[in-house]
Amino acid sequence: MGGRLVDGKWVSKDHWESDTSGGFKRQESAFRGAVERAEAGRFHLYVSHACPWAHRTLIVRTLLGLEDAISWSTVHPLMLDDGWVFAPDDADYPSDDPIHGERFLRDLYVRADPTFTGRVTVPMLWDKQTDTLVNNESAEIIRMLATDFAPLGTTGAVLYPEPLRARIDAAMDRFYNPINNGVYRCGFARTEAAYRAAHDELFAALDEWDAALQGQQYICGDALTIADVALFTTLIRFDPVYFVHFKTSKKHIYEYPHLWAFVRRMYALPGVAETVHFDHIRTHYFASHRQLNPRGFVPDGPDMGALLRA
Ligand SMILES: N[C@@H](CCC(=O)N[C@@H](CS)C(=O)NCC(=O)O)C(=O)O
Repeated sequence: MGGRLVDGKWVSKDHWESDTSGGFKRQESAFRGAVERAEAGRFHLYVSHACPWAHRTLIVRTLLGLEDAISWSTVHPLMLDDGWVFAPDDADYPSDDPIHGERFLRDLYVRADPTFTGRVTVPMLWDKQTDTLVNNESAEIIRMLATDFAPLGTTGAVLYPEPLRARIDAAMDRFYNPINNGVYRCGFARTEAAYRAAHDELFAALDEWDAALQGQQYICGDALTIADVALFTTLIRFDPVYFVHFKTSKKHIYEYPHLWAFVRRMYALPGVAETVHFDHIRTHYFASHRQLNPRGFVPDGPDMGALLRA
């Protein structure tokens, strides 16, 4: 479900683009600006707690101790005909736009570009001073947080250290298509062949990273970096949602000893568990993608709390 803006006007439609062989095609993020100057109190993150890309930005904010420097707000987990919405009066998921009081996330895209054409996605890094959308690509936002914004943080964490940058970038590039985007390629494939290809690539990559994590704590060795965050937000959604909803069902992540140890290690980092909202995650996917789950009910799944604490 959802829709997109065309010349600043909302077109509501099930609109998952595919290529000629039925494979899922993700659009490029449109806003790719940089911050002129990272200042405390000036920037805001619009996220969905459901979304793995947006979740990356909240975790990096937490690990850097940027809580006082950067504000954030979440949309409502259901993404139906109006795309992402704010629902201040919703009993289960109260959510609002604290800057403009808009009802729809798309209203903010139109504020930033009145003739915008494209999908309306989270995360968004918003500049309250110039009142515009700076960047809506998580891979760039987390790099900005870990470089431009890091000096404003309270923890002193170095998540994108210069000597490791090439390695971090290479790792993130390597797992993006088979894993982060790969779960969507399984779920949104329109042909069985496209699904099978995505599924095989996904599990080959999971096997590979499980082996890589055998002798090391993190993706790039013993240092925690943004690459770990980028992988974690997909893995934490895998067993409760993707396994069933996107049919990524060859294996659970908890069946991979080293990947599962990695997920638990990340989850145990100070502040990270508080950024994980399984209620938003499960409600969003199962109840929003009616093309995959027409009745919209949320199936039962593994008890993630018990698994993570075990
Ligand atoms: N490449 C983007 C992807 C962002 C993205 O696709 N977010 C999803 C939520 S998980 C979204 O907002 N989708 C709405 C839509 O496509 O209409 C990033 O990493 O930030």
